[in-house]
Amino acid sequence: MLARRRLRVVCGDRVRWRKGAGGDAEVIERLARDNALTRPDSRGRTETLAANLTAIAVVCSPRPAADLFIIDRYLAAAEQMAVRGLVVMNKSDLEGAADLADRLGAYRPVGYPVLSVSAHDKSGIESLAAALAGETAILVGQSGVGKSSLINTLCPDADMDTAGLSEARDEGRHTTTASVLHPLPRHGALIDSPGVRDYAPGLCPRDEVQNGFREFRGPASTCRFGNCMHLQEPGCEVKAAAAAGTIDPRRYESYRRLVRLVDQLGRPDWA
Ligand SMILES: Nc1nc2c(ncn2[C@@H]2O[C@H](COP(=O)(O)OP(=O)(O)OP(=O)(O)O)[C@@H](O)[C@H]2O)c(=O)[nH]1
Ligand SMILES: [Mg+2]
Ligand SMILES: [Zn+2]
Repeated sequence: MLARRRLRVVCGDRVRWRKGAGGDAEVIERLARDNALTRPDSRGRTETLAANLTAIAVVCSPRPAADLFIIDRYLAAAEQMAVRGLVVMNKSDLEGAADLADRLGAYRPVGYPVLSVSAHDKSGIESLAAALAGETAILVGQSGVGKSSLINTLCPDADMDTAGLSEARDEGRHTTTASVLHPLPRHGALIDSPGVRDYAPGLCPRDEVQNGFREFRGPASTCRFGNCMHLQEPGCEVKAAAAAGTIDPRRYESYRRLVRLVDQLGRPDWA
């Protein structure tokens, strides 16, 4: 229960509370947040999904088909928030899993752990539990990839609803509608979040988009211009690295696409 209606709290928030009239906990105050993960809601307003995170686990699967741009956007959010990012491929029991695992391997040299798991046959679940132990991690990703199924597997007391994909479109059914936090058996917590269809975390100012791509940092330090956006500028070492393949050209393309998105949609969320 909230003492004041205007008090906005989300999963992971630390609060001050007292015992209310009926013996319920009544939240009096929300304490300062270390960080918060936001994304635009269906009406284009900024929605805060969770706060005080230490990790963002981006979940994908062979079915529904993985969208690596969504993964890049969530990993960029992890960089901006200075929390760990990891990539989890669920449904390793399905056809097409080996191909997807191959493509996701490109995240390893960038510095992100990539784990193949199956909530159904439980393969890889031990490694995932070890990777998440002690973290306050949110599971994000497209609807239907199996975030709630993984949480039910990892957190013995969780009992989240899950649902099959819609047959017509091979997409999730948006079963989870609000973020929910579950304690992890070995210390820490996991937050389930509602899946996304094609949009992802809130945008940042144009010149900060590059901070979300950690492999740009080295080459960017030797670009001719200190304020290089790595788009058309001469003497751009990031662009050169993408052309040479030392930066994954697909990731570079994600960066350009994200800058275009900020240019098109850039609302003054951060103003
Ligand atoms: N084959 C296979 N199917 C799985 C696996 N994990 C989950 N599923 C199925 O995928 C479907 C969607 O799972 P959910 O856990 O509801 O997916 P979600 O990511 O929570 O979806 P939203 O709440 O809509 O965002 C369900 O039918 C699950 O049984 C897996 O490892 N293998
Ligand atoms: Mg769910
Ligand atoms: Zn540059």
